[in-house]
Formats: sequence, C-alpha cells, structure tokens
Amino acid sequence: MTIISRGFHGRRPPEGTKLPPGQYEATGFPVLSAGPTPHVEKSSWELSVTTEDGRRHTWDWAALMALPSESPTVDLHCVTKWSKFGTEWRGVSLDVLLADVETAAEHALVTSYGGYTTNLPLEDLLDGKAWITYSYGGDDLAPEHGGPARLLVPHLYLWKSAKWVRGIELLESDTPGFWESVGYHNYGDPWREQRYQGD
Ligand SMILES: Nc1nc2c(c(=O)[nH]1)N[C@H]1C(S)=C(S)[C@@H](COP(=O)(O)O)O[C@H]1N2
Ligand SMILES: [Mo]
Repeated sequence: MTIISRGFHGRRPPEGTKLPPGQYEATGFPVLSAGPTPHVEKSSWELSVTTEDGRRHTWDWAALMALPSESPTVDLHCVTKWSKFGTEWRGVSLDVLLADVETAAEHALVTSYGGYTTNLPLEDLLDGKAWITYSYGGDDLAPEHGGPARLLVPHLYLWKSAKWVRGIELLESDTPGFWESVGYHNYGDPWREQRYQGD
C-alpha cells in the first residue's frame, strides 16, 4: 500500500516513566462503554476495510484466525485518568490486515457493532502500533471489553481502541467519531495530554 509517512506523532515517554501527565495507576480493569454491550457471535462476525474508492475487503472469524498473530504487552491510558500497565493481548497487526489494501487515503474512521465510531490517522494504525485483538490475559476477550474482537491502539487514549470493531473506512478527509465530535481531542496523545479540543 502507498502511505506518505509524516512521522510518528506520539511523544515517547521519558526513560522509566510509565504514567502520562495527569494519569494514575488503576487497580483492576474498568469497563467504559457509551451504551449496552452488543452481543456479537463469532459465526456472524465480520471485519471490513473500505477504501476511498469504495473497494471493500472483508474477513470472517476463520479468516482472522488464519492470519499470523502477535502478543503485545502494553500500557493502557484512559482519558478518565486511569492507566493500566502491562496488559497482555493477542491479535492480528493492522500491518497484516492492510498489507494488500491499496489506498492513498490518510484518514481512518473505525466503526463498531452497536454504532460507536472513532477516527485516527491511518499511519497510527500501521508500523506495529495497532492490532485487532481477540484475547486478553490468555482468555477470549470478554464481551464487556469488546469481545469477540476490538481494536487496540495503545499509544493513543483508550477511546480510540474501538470495542466490538466491525469496520475501518479509509477516507480522504478526516471525519470525527463519537467522542471526537463532542469535544474530545481529535488525536488523543496521552503523553501530550490531548484530552479535549484545544489541548
Ligand atoms: N464500541 C465502543 N468502543 C469503545 C467505547 C465504547 O463506548 N464503545 N468506549 C471507549 C472508551 S471511552 C474507553 S476508555 C475504552 C474502555 O475500554 P474497556 O471498557 O475495555 O476498559 O473503550 C473505548 N472503546
Ligand atoms: Mo474512555
């Protein structure tokens, strides 16, 4: 695929620092959902990637399982100020899913079963920074945390990690998602404390 790289936006934490500004370490794994948990069966699950010219690529559950997976261990940072260190996931890198997708688009709008949406630059899904995950802590991903599959983009605030992920639309122009259109920051880098518009 053709990507014009404008460099990595995320600021690296200072050596040894794991808490971004304004965050605290949570115990447990809070659940934050804007609506009820949609119950999505693996047998009817489908992920689609749609390009700016309307071409659609789809994977059913078996196709996702057939792809090489990775086991990222990452820290999570929620805009409500909790962070969780060392979470263990299994999933498929977006680099794998997008390898054969031809696009000149620079923007992505991620959609979920249940209607949630979130936007981010396409480059933030690439280069080992994002996964479609289906396992957490060695178990199937629980429905309340986005199972059967969720996007994981740990270098941005956790609202960008769409639970119950269903589609990724690659777009020529940026389109704000659910939280981005009600005042949350368009990009959401926890290290630059980009919580709200204007931060
Ligand atoms: N589909 C969907 N994804 C979502 C949300 C949501 O309401 N719906 N909430 C977001 C927010 S604000 C956060 S903080 C995280 C919470 O993930 P968790 O419930 O697994 O902790 O999911 C994000 N992904
Ligand atoms: Mo959140």
